[in-house]
Amino acid sequence: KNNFIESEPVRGIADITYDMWKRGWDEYNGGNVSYLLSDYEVSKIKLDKSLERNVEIPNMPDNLVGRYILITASGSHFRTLKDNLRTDIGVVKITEKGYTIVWGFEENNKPTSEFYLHTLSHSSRLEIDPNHKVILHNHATNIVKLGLVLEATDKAYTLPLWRVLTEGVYVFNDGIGVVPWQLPGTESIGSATAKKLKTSRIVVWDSHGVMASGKSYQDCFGLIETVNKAAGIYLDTLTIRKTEGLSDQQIKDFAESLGLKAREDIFN
Ligand code: 2HA
Ligand code: ZN
Repeated sequence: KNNFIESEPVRGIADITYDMWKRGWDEYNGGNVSYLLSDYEVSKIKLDKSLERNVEIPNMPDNLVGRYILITASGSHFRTLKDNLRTDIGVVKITEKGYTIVWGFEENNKPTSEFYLHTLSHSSRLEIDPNHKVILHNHATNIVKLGLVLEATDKAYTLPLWRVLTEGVYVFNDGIGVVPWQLPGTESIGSATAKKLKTSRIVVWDSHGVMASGKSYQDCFGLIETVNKAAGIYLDTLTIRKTEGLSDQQIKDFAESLGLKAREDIFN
């Protein structure tokens, strides 16, 4: 397609935000999504200097300067985002001093309150994975519930979920990173998340929600879907189960049979 608004990244963000809302993972204004555009994808945007807006914020990562990011607007509602693309999403170009809005965010909107989460996380994943593209945050219900049951550590979250769903270790063999509760929307929670994303592609904010990183929207959705499903099985059987599920050895053997390694520090 020749028009940016009809291009894949925009169709994709419209679809994924609605799918997440339907799952109940993005109540009201909950959640935010961003996508690192390629040069080809940027070439579809009709750039108009007279509509650009510059915003100064400190500490933009060096490896993002000059890159363009498609990102959801602060206060956007995922139930209706797909019908309000020009106001509820936009494209920013990262600069040394902050960012320039180059498309969208009409009616004076601006990027999500979790802007640091997105910029710092993209920066961190790009260092590890050249195919990295998407950061997605939502309030997946079963994952939020875990905050009332588990200690806020990578090990406490990962091992029980590997035990209750065989394919768990296939989908998240690098484990779940857990960030203990912090104020949302801050540079601090963004950098704590970016650090965890160096070892795990999925990071939980205790009692708040979850972040996934990946090469596509579907990659991130699938990761969250799997962790959320395992969390549901774990929680629904808390009072009735007679076993913990798979043993350490069964988890390791299955990972190995797939040519993967179950993250070693998760085991006791
Ligand atoms: O976008 O989910 O963490 C609203 C939020 C903040
Ligand atoms: Zn949130």
